[in-house]
Amino acid sequence: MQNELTPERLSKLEVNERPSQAAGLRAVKVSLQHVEEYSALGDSMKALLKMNQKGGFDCPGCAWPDPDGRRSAIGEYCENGAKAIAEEATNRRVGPEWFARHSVAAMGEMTDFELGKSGRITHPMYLAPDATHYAPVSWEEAFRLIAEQLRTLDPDEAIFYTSGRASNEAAFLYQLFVRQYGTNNLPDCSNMCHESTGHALAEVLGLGKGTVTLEDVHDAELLIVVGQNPGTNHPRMLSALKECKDRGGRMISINPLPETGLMGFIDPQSPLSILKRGTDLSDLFLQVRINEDISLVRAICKLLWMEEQAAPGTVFDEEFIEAHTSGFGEWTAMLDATDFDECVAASGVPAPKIREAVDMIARSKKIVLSYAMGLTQHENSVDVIKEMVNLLLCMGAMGKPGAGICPTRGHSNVQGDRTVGVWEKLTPELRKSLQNYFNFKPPEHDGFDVVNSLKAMHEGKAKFFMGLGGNIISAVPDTVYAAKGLRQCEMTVHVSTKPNRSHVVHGKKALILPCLGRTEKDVRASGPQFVSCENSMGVVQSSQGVLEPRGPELRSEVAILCGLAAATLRGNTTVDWEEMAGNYDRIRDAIAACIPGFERYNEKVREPGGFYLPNGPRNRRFATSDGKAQFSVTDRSHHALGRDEFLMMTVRSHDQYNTTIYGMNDRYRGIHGERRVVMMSEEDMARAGFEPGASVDLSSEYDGEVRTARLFQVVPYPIPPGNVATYFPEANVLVPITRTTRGSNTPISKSVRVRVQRHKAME
Ligand SMILES: Nc1nc2c(c(=O)[nH]1)N[C@H]1C(S)=C(S)[C@@H](COP(=O)(O)OP(=O)(O)OC[C@H]3O[C@@H](n4cnc5c(=O)[nH]c(N)nc54)[C@H](O)[C@@H]3O)O[C@H]1N2
Ligand SMILES: Nc1nc2c(c(=O)[nH]1)N[C@H]1C(S)=C(S)[C@@H](COP(=O)(O)OP(=O)(O)OC[C@H]3O[C@@H](n4cnc5c(=O)[nH]c(N)nc54)[C@H](O)[C@@H]3O)O[C@H]1N2
Ligand SMILES: [Mo]
Repeated sequence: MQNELTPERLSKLEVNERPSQAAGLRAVKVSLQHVEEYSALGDSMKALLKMNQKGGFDCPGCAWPDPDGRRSAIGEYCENGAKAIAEEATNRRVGPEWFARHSVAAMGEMTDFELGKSGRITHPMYLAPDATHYAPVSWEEAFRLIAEQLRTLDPDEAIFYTSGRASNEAAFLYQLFVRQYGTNNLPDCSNMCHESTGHALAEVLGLGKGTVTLEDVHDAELLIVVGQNPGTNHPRMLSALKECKDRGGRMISINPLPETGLMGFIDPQSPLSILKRGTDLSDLFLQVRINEDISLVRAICKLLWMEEQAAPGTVFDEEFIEAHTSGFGEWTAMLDATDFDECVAASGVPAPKIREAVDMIARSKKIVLSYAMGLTQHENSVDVIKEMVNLLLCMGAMGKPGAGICPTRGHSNVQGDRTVGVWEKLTPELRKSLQNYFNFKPPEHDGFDVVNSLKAMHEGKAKFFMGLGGNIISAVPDTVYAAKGLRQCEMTVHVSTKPNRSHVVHGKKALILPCLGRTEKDVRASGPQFVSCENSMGVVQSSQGVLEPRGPELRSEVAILCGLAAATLRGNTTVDWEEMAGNYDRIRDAIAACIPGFERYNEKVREPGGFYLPNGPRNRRFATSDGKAQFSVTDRSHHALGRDEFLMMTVRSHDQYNTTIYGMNDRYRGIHGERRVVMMSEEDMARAGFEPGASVDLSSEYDGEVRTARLFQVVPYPIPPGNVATYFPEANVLVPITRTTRGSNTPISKSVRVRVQRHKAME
């Protein structure tokens, strides 16, 4: 994808001391630098003032909720939210002249950072077969080209991907178009993200979403934050953690890395917080080995169960267990059979620390457990999440104030996209509603998720790929394998805001359709429009851009999809696409009729703060087979590592939004100037004979097939021996397509077996 890297390109690595606290004035300063550097300061400030405010737009950064009814002066301010806006509101433009100057080959030479920094795409662009450059096309011509292609295919040969930034309105129309066209091939970024959550929680709680509200987080006596780096990825969550601590709550964090944002926080909006030099967040840090969370929680539960047996009724919530759960007997039988020492040894956490955790948990009635990608991207992730639920269930910490499970979502509307029907599986309920409301027969069989889409393209079974946002080639596992599939496609189409690697790794024909961003005004036939999004806690809110569009040719995602649907389906549709595109209230009417919980959508979404979707588990109603929350008997992880192998996780740096690279620094980890690094314990470095900064190659071997990522630099880091960490997407080439989470088919981005060897130049 990029030419072979040479050591000279890696000369800028600097490793500094890690800060002990997140946010604070430095964060404000850093984000203002981003704003100044990359966008019109005036515009970005205007945007910042409106972010997450009533009447403003939903921050495109993450899915963390805003406080109900309470807003601080500049909204819920956040460094990485500011970067996301600066990225979108940039003054730089990528117009037809830019594409004329940069051939696709030249684009391929640019790093992800350089590509993204080029600016906002202003015109629809077409890459004809064998052409060297993208050239401008009219919207109508673009739609005609795509429609023509789609009509030559069996609908199941086409793939329609969604990234989680698409609004409810766009996402609903997209799945409607795709299903009227005739396929359920609707993979989304969720497949690589919280799919394991959906599976696990649907099975054991009857709803594949979190159960808590923001107030529950504030109100908890004990917060357990597992496999998540909120200081970087959900900075506004730090305010909630601090609020909880201010009210007397305590916090345990479970992570292979001592992430700065988990340790301490200075609230940039509170002069008192700045004066007091911040709040210590974690009361207890359990440095678990990668993917040994089951071992750790099993050990904890074993001790809790022993205490409960010694003094019945003092630890577990017997009433809750009796009335609302099933499987308790099997679960405790398994605990009886569990070898505590074995679990402790596997977890990597010293037994005294585990006992400390047990003391804290046993004394708490109100417990919230939050987690993110550290739990969802392993082969046994569905089990890992069920194990977390076991812990909450025995304590009765479910469906009452201050308690529950909080899978922290990534993209700002990834949860909403799924709620309104973007899924490769079409539920019988939605099939029926679509059929009734729109009077057509949606396809019945499941479509391809992300991994199966990659396989289908690779095997030539799928020939068309469209991405509603996102950057498929950089986001998916097994980059080389995936690229071959994309390149074989007859056509690839991307609805994008900025150039990215997926425009470079293209099909025989390729189109880029530039769209408005969240921050921009969207005026349609009936006047200014707003869209809506669902946050991590099931609150649906409106989002309306405030900035002038970054170019006159840009269209909203809704308008693009309606244009495309009308061109493709022509007479063969029961939907008035033009009416939908002209007035988004009509889309919301349809959603209200088809999706449970959206009754009176148009009215409720206009209320300040939006509305909550129904959530059974929040009220102890569990839509499982027997109406009860389920205890699960799970298996601990088994990684058969060779003597020279490590378990590698791929994580985000502080300067990126998934595949969009904002900068080269990972400030909270003290790593500057370089992203091709591998974090390794000093013990392992000594054993392997690596000095700090040593150039190495990484390889992973599965079923005899070796994948290689060349030229990384070793950074000594406080990570458990046997574990290493690299950045996503640089290390995605090593993630094998052949290994995914059992049940959810999620790539195993957090537990890849790798070897680390001294760098050898290419022959
Ligand atoms: N600024 C910014 N914000 C973002 C994003 C971004 O890229 N940039 N991405 C968005 C998206 S789509 C998502 S999904 C979220 C991601 O949010 P996170 O899940 O916080 O993101 P990761 O960097 O993948 O971090 C995973 C964390 O899990 C830990 N971890 C890894 N393996 C294990 C394990 O086996 N056990 C435990 N206990 N911990 C483990 C890692 O050390 C790391 O702290 O953030 C969203 N918000
Ligand atoms: N190794 C490894 N791989 C991973 C992960 C990991 O932790 N490790 N994490 C996984 C996770 S959690 C996720 S969610 C996926 C993310 O996968 P994706 O969602 O596919 O990737 P993003 O980088 O978020 O997408 C960025 C692109 O979206 C476009 N974009 C930005 N804003 C808009 C907009 O408003 N509208 C439209 N139409 N386009 C827009 C821009 O062109 C930008 O280039 O990656 C997954 N891949
Ligand atoms: Mo994600």
